[in-house]
Amino acid sequence: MEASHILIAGVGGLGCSWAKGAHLRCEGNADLCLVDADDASFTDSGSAHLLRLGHALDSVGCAALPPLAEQRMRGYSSLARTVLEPVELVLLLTGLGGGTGTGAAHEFARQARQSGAIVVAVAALPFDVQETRAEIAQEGLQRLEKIAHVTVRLSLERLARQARERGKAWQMGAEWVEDLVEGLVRTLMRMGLINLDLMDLRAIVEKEGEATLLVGTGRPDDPEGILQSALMAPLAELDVGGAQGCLIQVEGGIGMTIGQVDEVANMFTEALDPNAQVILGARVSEDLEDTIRVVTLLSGISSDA
Ligand SMILES: Nc1nc2c(ncn2[C@@H]2O[C@H](COP(=O)(O)OP(=O)(O)OP(=O)(O)O)[C@@H](O)[C@H]2O)c(=O)[nH]1
Ligand SMILES: [Mg+2]
Repeated sequence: MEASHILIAGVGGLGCSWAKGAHLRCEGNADLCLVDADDASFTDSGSAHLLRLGHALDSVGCAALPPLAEQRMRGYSSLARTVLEPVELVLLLTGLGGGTGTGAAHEFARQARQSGAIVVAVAALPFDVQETRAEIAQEGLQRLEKIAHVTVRLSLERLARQARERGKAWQMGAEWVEDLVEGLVRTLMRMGLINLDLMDLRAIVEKEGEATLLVGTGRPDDPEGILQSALMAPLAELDVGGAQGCLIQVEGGIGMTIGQVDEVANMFTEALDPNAQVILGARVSEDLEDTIRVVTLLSGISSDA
């Protein structure tokens, strides 16, 4: 897979900030596209494609008006088509509840699908106390979920709580998003012991039902700990037991053995439906010393589980 085939896209303020961070971790392996009405999101954007959803006079954003953002995103369809033309996988990062992300993310996803890409979206949901935002976010979420192949629902509430526990500002939740994106990108660049490719990804994302992603890290001799770290994800409620499909990538340092890969993979697939389709990939990375990182995409999860 070539770098231009994976696009990391940020839509709205939070989405752009996460996308820039995630892209720094996989430069050379993915392109970056930033979509916002607020010019502040375009600082330090390097060679990113920029889609500016505003005019000079209202550079402050779409002021909590999702329909306006959606309409402007539609107006960009021919430009977006050029950006999306070579792209096979879009990793779309956004925060719902404001104007731009809520209005433009699903429209961006629609354009990406129309051009043939797989769309994996990570959508942050507002804090519980922000009632109006939460309502707006739900609407945006429903529309996004209908279009994206996979929509990972991230709870800002949980992200903030976990960050606090570690004594960090809530924005540090970006780390989790970055791990996830980097893990997925590395999974798909053909460099593994057992290679996963786009066909594998398609097979899993096209299953009926809900889907989500998990990422865990830990010591090679502690598969249980790796699973626990994955289950600590700041996701909105979702029970992954009974999933029908699972793509799992195990990445470790030079000393990683097939036995360790097996052990970790078993730990992650135990809770799945006994007939689930499991696709396993593994790779050795020199920069992972005494650490294993697991990226799992689970699909075919029944929403009433
Ligand atoms: N508490 C808090 N929440 C934030 C902050 N930034 C973003 N969020 C949350 O993330 C969601 C999306 O925010 P943004 O990405 O800034 O919104 P946007 O898509 O740029 O939308 P507009 O600026 O309204 O056009 C909001 O609903 C908030 O819940 C922040 O600094 N503090
Ligand atoms: Mg904004």
